[in-house]
Parts: sequence; structure tokens; C-alpha cells
Amino acid sequence: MFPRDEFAAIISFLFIVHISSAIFHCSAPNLDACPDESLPEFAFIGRSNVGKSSLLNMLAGEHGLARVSPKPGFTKLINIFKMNKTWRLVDLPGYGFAQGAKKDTAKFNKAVAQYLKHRPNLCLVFALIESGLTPQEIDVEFIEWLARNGVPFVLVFTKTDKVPPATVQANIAAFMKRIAAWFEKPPANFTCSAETGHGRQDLLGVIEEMMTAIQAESNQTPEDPENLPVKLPPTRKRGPDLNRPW
Ligand SMILES: Nc1nc2c(ncn2[C@@H]2O[C@H](COP(=O)(O)OP(=O)(O)OP(=O)(O)O)[C@@H](O)[C@H]2O)c(=O)[nH]1
Ligand SMILES: [Mg+2]
Repeated sequence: MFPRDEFAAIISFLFIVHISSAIFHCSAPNLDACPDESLPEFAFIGRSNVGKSSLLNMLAGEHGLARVSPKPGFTKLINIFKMNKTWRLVDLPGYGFAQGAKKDTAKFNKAVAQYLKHRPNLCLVFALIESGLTPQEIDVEFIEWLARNGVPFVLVFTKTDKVPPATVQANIAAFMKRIAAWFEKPPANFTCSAETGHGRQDLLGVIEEMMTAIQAESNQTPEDPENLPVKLPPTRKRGPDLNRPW
């Protein structure tokens, strides 16, 4: 008999979405230049250098797919990758590093704001926060912006390999406390490390769950889910109900 945790891990591994193909689709400078809206999209956003491109590669299982750099502000375009021919991962430029932007203000690329607010096939945003840091104003402000604009998101605390687990947990608790007032139900949060692969199963599980829901909504029973385009529901999915003070 397997110990309970091990058994759960094996079960979740067996059901995890399998990535059979991951290819670069295009780089778009703005929303208008993004490709057709036929496939569900899952996007990564967060402060420059938080690890968006690295996490995308870790989920895709391909190290060189999105370009990674120790230099903040590296990703400058909306980079779109097609996964299993049926959904997309979107690597967005980070906030907090735009030249000329005021320090500590969640000013970010106008194209990114347009994409997050108006992309109809955007299903979910992974909002990345560095797990080794106490809550940063710029991140708190950005999460407020996501909430105010009704963008569906989950939080992902990155680079857990760099700090002790107790520090990670303390920083997550402090962050959740900072944003608690804006939500009836706190947003889901996850941890990950692109270095160790920690969190991969959980995050792919989130994607799989949404893809299953989209499939169910579109009433499709594909014989080969890898080769059929997924019909999107008419309106984009929203996150949990928000209890907004404004
Ligand atoms: N130790 C550790 N380093 C990481 C992890 N994820 C990313 N890094 C490093 O952090 C740096 C930035 O990673 P990127 O993935 O390029 O970050 P980004 O958020 O895409 O950055 P921009 O494109 O500049 O906004 C690189 O040097 C990565 O190797 C992680 O989980 N653990
Ligand atoms: Mg990047």
C-alpha cells in the first residue's frame, strides 16, 4: 500500500494534462496584432524578473521555448505559444520596469492592459509574485487592478527554491492578508519553482480543469481532443465573485 500522499501524487500525475506539442505561435506588439480568438488562452503576468517566461517553459516542458534572462524587462512583446494544438500560453511583458515609469507604481505596458481587459478568449491569468519577498506595493496595486477590471486570475508564488518554506508561507499569508478586503472569497494561490519543477502538476491541473469546463460548455465530444479546435463559450470566463469596496 502506498502512503496516502504518495498515492494522491500518483493519481494527480496520471490525470495531469499531457503536453504533446508546444510551439511558438507569434509575438504581438498589441491586442490588434494578436492571432484569432479561436483557442483558449492562459497568460502569465507579474513584475519584471519574477519568472514568467521560466514558468511557461517549465509547464511546457521545454527549456528554450520562451526566452529567459536575468535582466529585468526582457520580454517586451505579447508572446504566444500553442499547446497541444488546442490552447495557448501567453508570455506577457512584466510591469515595474518600463523605462521612465515611476518606481513602485504598477504602471505597465499599455498593450498588456488592453490584452488583459479585452481579449475575449483569455480564460485565466497566472499572476506571479516572488515568494521570497514580503508584500510589495507594486504587486498589491496590480492585483487590485486585476480585481477592479474583473480579470480572472490565480496567484502563483514563484522561485520557492530560493527561500526556506517557512518564509514562503509567511510571505504568502502576509500577501493574502493585504488583498483580503477586495474579495468575498480569496483568490486561489499556488507555489512553484521553475528550477525544481515544483507546482507543475497543480498549475497544469488548473488548466485542465478549465479546458474540461470549456469543452463541456461547448457540448463537444471530440474523438481526438488533440486535433480539434475548442469552441469557446460566447463570453469570457470570470473569476470568483468580488466584493469590491469601490
Ligand atoms: N532560482 C530560481 N530562479 C528563477 C526561477 N524562475 C526564474 N528564475 C530566474 O529569474 C530570472 C528571470 O526569469 P524570467 O523567466 O526571464 O523572468 P520574467 O518574469 O519572464 O522577466 P521579464 O521578461 O524581464 O519580465 C532568470 O535569471 C531566471 O533564471 C525559479 O523558480 N528559481
Ligand atoms: Mg520574460
